[in-house]
Amino acid sequence: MTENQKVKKWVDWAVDLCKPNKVMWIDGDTKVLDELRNAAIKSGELIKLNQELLPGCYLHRSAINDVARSEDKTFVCTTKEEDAGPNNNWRPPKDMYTRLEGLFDGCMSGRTMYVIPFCMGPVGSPFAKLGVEITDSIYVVLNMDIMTRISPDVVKMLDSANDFVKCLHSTADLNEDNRLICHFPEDNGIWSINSGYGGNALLGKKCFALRIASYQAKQEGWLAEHMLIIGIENPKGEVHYICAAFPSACGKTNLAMLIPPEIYRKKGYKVWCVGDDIAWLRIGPDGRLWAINPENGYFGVVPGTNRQTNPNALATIATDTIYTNVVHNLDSNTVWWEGLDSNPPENAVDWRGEVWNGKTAAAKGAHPNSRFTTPARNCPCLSPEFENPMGVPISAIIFGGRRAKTAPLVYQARDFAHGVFVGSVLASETTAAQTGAVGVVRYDSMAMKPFCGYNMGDYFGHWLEIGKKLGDKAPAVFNVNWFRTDENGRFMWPGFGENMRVLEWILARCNDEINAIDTSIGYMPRPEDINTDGLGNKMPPMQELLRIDKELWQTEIKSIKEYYQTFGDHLPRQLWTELENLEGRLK
Ligand code: GTP
Ligand code: SPV
Ligand code: MN
Repeated sequence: MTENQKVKKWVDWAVDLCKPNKVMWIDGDTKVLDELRNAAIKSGELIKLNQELLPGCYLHRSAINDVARSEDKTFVCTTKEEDAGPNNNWRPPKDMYTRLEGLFDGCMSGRTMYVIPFCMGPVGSPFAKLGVEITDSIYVVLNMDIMTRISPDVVKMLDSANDFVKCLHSTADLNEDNRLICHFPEDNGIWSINSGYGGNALLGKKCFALRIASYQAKQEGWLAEHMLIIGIENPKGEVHYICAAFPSACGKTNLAMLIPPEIYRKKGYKVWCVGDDIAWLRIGPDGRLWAINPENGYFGVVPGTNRQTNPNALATIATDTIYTNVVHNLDSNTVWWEGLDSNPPENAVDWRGEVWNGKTAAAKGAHPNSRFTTPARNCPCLSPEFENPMGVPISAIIFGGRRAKTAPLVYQARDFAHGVFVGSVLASETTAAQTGAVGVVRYDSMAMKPFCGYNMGDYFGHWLEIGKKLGDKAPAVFNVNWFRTDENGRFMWPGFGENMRVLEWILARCNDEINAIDTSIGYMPRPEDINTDGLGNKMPPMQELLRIDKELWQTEIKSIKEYYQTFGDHLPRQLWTELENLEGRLK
């Protein structure tokens, strides 16, 4: 319980509306969480896995219609439609509140309401923010306990807090037709109903730390971004920090836990993970950009995770992890997924809960968007700066996506404003992380298309403003593409740990250690500037990876124009100028 009258009043109001049988406050007490876990095992919501092989690990299967973020059911409800922008679904707050009140009325009858005070960011950090999530799902409670900071200290902070984000969630009856994830940035509120899926239900994550926080950040002069944060330690022992924004399921967690190839490890290179999904960035007292990770765990894509691609993730998820929608191996009571190894279990249950034999089954056993939820402290390369209340100073910002053709392996923006342009025209193929078609190229500016809580035209303006304030202390901006394919549709770049080779060039550019070619799209390495030592039979076609196809770029310019027009007057003039400049250089 809290002493905060505002919180109490809001909880009382929610009790009246949702009509639960019982109200339970969650402050991280392990005995209470154990009881909830046991109740979930009893009801079948969780399966306790082999505790010798996977200590503290559990399996959850979601409803079959509830396996990814539902962007079509996600709304930003501002008084004025243009404040939400063309990037968001919009309804007037009044209408949406009325509809939601109808749906929430009595939705928890016969159930327990859990009230979870949580903190985004290191407890005690001036950049941390508080939220309270009300939910009727034990799965959500257990996941929030991993993903955010929940403790008696957080409850104490809340006691005297003026501000907190009100997060109201119910799985209700999981009816897709009535599924809604609604944001009220003007009221600091989030209402989510009829989904138990991560990004729809763990409201501290995308709903608060990106949609609501981006709105707050615009007002308060900072940035809330869909970015990983890593520190790269060089042989001299210096650590340089970078942020990278890639759309959902485009490689953030993998880059965040990167283990450098042997030739780099031998020289003394190391990569430290500060965050894998979200960064809150502010201008520090020294005038540079500083980042914290507001989260306390990882909600990561499972398929494709293995000893070669991401050994750190595999080590991280060996204990204290909730697996969602993977294969259940009944012989060993462990888990399996596509891309783990070439030895699928024969006596198993798939993500849908059906009998599954990996040797004969035609369908995949794990859902393509199956996930792990695991605490940051488990990560072998967790940065010593993870809990630093001031965060880490950022030397470079990287944008990237899945582009089969147009985007080269890497290029550098000419300056920060050009970098904002590069981020704004980021396009990527859609993935299984959101419902709907997979593999369709769409603009996903700064990897924030589904997460920017206000008009994206204004958001670009805000980025330009931050750039002006940073002046010559602004980080260098880059674009990468690990996903360029050859004529057979195969990825040309080996990716994963080998991405270190591109990071090395990026850092060399930041430290003024290497010249680049001034091309029409930005500064680029010569093929020989990317270190390919030790790649052996994985040697990629560097020339092809770094080729600029002018025809494709000219087509790209046409579609950027159409995209930019959707923002009308909200699109900063400066970005039109950047586009005209690019067009000129391509001629
Ligand atoms: P979200 O959690 O949805 O935000 O995803 P993410 O951006 O953290 O992506 P993640 O690192 O989980 O990777 C998503 C998928 O892309 C996984 O199946 C990875 O195996 C694959 N992937 C990641 N990095 C690379 C890479 O460098 N090359 C290739 N080919 N695939 C990659
Ligand atoms: C993403 O889709 O970008 C994720 C997973 O990180 S979710 O929390 O569902 O948004
Ligand atoms: Mn993400």
